[in-house]
Amino acid sequence: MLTRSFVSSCSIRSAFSAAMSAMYRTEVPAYGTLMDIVARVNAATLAADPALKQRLEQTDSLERVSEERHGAIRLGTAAELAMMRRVFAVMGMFPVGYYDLSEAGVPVHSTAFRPVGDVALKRNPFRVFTSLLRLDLIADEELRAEAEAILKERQIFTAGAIELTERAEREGGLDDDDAKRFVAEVLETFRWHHQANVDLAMYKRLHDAHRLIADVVSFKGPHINHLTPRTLDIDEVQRLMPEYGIAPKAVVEGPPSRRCAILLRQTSFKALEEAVSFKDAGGNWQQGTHTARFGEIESRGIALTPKGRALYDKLLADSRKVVRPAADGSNAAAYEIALAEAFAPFPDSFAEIRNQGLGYFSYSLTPKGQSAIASADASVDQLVAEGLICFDPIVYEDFLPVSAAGIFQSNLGDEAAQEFTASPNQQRFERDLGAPVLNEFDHYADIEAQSIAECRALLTSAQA
Ligand code: OOG
Ligand code: NI
Repeated sequence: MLTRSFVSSCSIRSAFSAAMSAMYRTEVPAYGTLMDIVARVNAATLAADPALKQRLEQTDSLERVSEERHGAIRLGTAAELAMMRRVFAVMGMFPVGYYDLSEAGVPVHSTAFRPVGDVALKRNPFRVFTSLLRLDLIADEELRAEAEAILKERQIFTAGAIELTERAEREGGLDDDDAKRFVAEVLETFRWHHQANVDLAMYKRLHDAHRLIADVVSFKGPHINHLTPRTLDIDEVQRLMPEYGIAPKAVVEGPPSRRCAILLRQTSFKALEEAVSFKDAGGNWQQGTHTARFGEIESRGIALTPKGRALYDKLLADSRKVVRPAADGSNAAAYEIALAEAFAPFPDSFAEIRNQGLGYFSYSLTPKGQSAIASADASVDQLVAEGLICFDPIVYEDFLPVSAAGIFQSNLGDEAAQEFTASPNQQRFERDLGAPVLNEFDHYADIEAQSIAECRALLTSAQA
């Protein structure tokens, strides 16, 4: 009987994402400004496109269109990552994908904790891009040992968060009161700390090794470093940011603007320099600053199959052979042109994307199909050709390593660009996480296969 009173993991996730949004807007006022621009641009886009508005209404997503879709944190130790996995599981968020960012000069590897499955994603798609610092990539052994010792001392979770996570695991869920407490306790882990965990001299040493190391090691917890609402017109928000007094990063990451959106486009405003106090050995506070927190926007398109993804990766690499986006924005226009030209071979109609097996689709019966009977061995293509089933793109719910690196870099400053030898280590990451990460392609393929199976069941059961 107890289980009846459990709150669903989807509603805990929704409450958590709403609480994070409220906290972050208070902590980073520029983020509130970005949210206002997004709301304005989304409203204007919907007013100009009644068909889009109707589609969103039909899928129940109109009300939440401007809400946060993701955030990001950076963790310091394997133990933190493993506990974070358990905390996110209570909210129905599971590790999907492995991203190695060492290749892009950022000493972390990452996964995205996110809801899995169509129903949970529709309820609330909030994800957290979660990175683990790789001290093994730091050359200075003495500094590495010191950083490890500092990280070992900190506890990023409150006693309440740990206790409630254990309870949820033991009892299979949380009741309403516990769920509320859980959200409040877990929020503490993501809070900003004005006071550093280290003295100014140590901060500088960490910062000189890599700004990201300073960001992870110098603080009591893994402050949320950005949140990301969805925008219906990313180019327009990018264009408007300076008018509202916030500085956008140089270029929008990901594919160019197209009729049929693919994968993920994202951009951000540059991280702000914030005052931080550092306690010296004599117990006196010294003033300094730290630059880490920013705001981002995203716009998602169709999930690509491995074949489509390989084509995307190739075309992106081709464009970067022509122009590499400079951090100061000086070649942004040239980059946009090179990107658009490089992507010309990628078909820009969903029918062609489907024909070439580049994207994942969800199938459903057409009105004609609803009153029709089909043979069990008719192929999907036949059913489409006969007008019995139709297809809609499945939205990409994951991230892109080159884009993520671009987001990291634009917020770490130019001077932070460093070379590391590419050293993906998914096994090590999964050992630290305490579980394997899910494969993103399997997930989309499953949704597609399930939709086909449902269509077939309906089309053949009509025979009975
Ligand atoms: C994460 C950057 C990656 C994205 O949207 O690709 C990311 C970070 O800066 O910690 O959030
Ligand atoms: Ni992001």
